[in-house]
Amino acid sequence: MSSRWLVTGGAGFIGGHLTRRLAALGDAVTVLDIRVCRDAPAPGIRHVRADIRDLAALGKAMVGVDGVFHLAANADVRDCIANWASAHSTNCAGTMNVFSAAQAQGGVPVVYASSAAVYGDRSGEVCHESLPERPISPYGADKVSCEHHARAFWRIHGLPSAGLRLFNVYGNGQDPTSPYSSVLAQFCRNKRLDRPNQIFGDGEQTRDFIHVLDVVQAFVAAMKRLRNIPESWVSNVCTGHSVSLLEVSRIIDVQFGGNRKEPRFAPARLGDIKHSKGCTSQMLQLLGLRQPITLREGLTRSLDDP
Ligand code: UD2
Repeated sequence: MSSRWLVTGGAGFIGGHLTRRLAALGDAVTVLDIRVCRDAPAPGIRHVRADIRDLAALGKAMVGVDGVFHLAANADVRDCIANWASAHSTNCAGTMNVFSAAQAQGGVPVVYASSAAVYGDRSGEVCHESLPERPISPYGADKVSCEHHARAFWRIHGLPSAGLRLFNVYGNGQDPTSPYSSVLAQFCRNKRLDRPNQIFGDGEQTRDFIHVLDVVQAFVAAMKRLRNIPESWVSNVCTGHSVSLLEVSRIIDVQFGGNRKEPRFAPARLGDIKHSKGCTSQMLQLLGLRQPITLREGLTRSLDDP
């Protein structure tokens, strides 16, 4: 029997991939987003244009659903610094609204996007879920807070939830011109347009790049698990490998050929993490996922996208 889901942030990059996957599985999806959806209308997908800070709209969109995928957020770290209070109200209070509305619906399970940002700067350390959180940005601090509230909702109301600590997500369909878009989307675009990459800082910073198809699989698997075993937990969604930006730039040059352009350097961004690498053991165990797509394979898929 098909299921009914609410996807907050379903008009975005990751939420859009997830929505299309759920609809392809034959399920009915309501997307709640403040943005207009760029996708053409598709069977099984309904759009509600609303803000997650609007509890009444959330409650209405959630009627009759079997579960909620919560991805709506202000994920632009710099914008969260510039507009601290407003970002906090979206990222933290908005998430509390999602939990409250899910609770009011009889405690439907919530799988929500957390972030590697909860770990902060962990040079030389592989980030395992057991490490204490040490966020260095308001965005990371809000994600830590969401995780704590999720646990409290579970303890007090028995609301099942899973927080997925997403590392650096990339893949087809990421708008390279958006302030949210990843360094990989920008570097791939530069390659296509034969333009030099801009590197903020020395380029030695490292990231654990995870393909969006693996992320979608993690969301679906987390929901399946929550419906079988209601509890509250968090898990990394990462590859367990990290690469520096200089290395990424080289990989793109070698893999796709063409003119090699020397990168341009600019000062490091505010709130930027130097090194980030996740441990995959909990993800493999809890979500039963296969080994993630490698960066080289994932890049081929990304660059093919117009
Ligand atoms: C990622 C997430 C962000 C948040 C954060 C948590 C993305 C797009 N953003 O931010 O939502 O979860 O992790 O820590 O996944 N850079 C360049 N040149 C460019 C673009 C970026 O040098 O043209 C640098 C940037 O300064 C950073 C690194 O590349 O050091 C990665 O940047 P990003 O924007 O892809 O992702 P990040 O890690 O800042």
